[in-house]
Amino acid sequence: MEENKKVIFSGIQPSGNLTIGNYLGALKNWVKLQDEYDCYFCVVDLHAITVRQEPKDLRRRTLEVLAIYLAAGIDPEKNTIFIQSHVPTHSEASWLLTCCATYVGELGRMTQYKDKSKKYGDSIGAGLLNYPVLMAADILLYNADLVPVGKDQTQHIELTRDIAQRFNNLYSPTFKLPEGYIPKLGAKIMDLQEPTKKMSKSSDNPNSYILIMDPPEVIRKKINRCVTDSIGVVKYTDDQPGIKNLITILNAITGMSIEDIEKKYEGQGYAQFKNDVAEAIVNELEPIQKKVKEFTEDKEYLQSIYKKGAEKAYYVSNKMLRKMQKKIGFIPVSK
Ligand code: AQP
Repeated sequence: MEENKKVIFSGIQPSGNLTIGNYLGALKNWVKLQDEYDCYFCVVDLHAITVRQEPKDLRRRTLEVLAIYLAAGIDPEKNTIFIQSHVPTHSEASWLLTCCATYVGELGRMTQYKDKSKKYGDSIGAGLLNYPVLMAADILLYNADLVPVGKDQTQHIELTRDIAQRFNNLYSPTFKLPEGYIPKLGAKIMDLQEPTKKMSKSSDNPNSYILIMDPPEVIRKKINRCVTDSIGVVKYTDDQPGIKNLITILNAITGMSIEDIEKKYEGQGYAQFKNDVAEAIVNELEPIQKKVKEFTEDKEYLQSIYKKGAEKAYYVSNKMLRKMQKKIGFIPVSK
């Protein structure tokens, strides 16, 4: 019965074309969890506008992300799949949590904010500071038990727990405290050109990431050109971050253990290894790419899914929003 299942909430921003970091850190894991949990998977477009988005690109990417969810194997019959801006409770709950349960100091300490503020300097939008509160609202509105995300999001999950706890203490028990669910494989895929940095869809250098929609020849070229080292040994060690990253990718895609990968390429240098990593990525992504193309062409089908998803998400989240409003002291429109 759905009522007895634990709840999952997660989302991806349509802030760029999705990378294999988003795929291995989040999506691939969601597919494994969908039978066991009551899942809400959202295309978080309100998060994407924390940095400037070209309207036509945002529209295209929002639908593409939805199509990628479906193509990766998220079943619309089993899960609630929706677009965040279609469900206004998220923005409302975010404002309530901003005012009633969040401190500026803790937002300023978020690593992602610090990194992005370095990039954007003085012209950084206030949304980038506030974004983790919107993320807390996303999660808490559904009383989610688990939030499957990549490692980079653990700090935001911790903050969500702090915000929830503070609200519960100030008013009365309202929210469950959610747990992050970080995958064993692929929790942090690194930049192909600077392997000490996280792979990111908004990077300025296209050679630093592999997109889910990159054609096979581009994937092969990017893996071939990725930064490694001159040691020449396939070994999973921090001293060889480029090779370590490729081992992580191969391990996350094929499930082959790190020890077996090291053994298989012993004494062979990097050429065959890189070649096999590229082929593993191509084999994993090709069927997904084919389905994404089919889904993006069928706008009516996509609409039927996000419409149904938004109705269910609104129904569930609105109950929680009303509860929050009542506790804060707002007058309900009707009993
Ligand atoms: N490199 C990564 N390795 C593993 N997981 C990753 N995720 C992102 N990058 C990696 C996971 O993907 C999910 C969606 O992320 P997001 O779109 O909400 O934003 P993000 O974490 O900020 O991802 P990006 O790609 O770096 O986006 P931009 O460049 O727009 O900031 C999350 O579960 C995340 O952990």
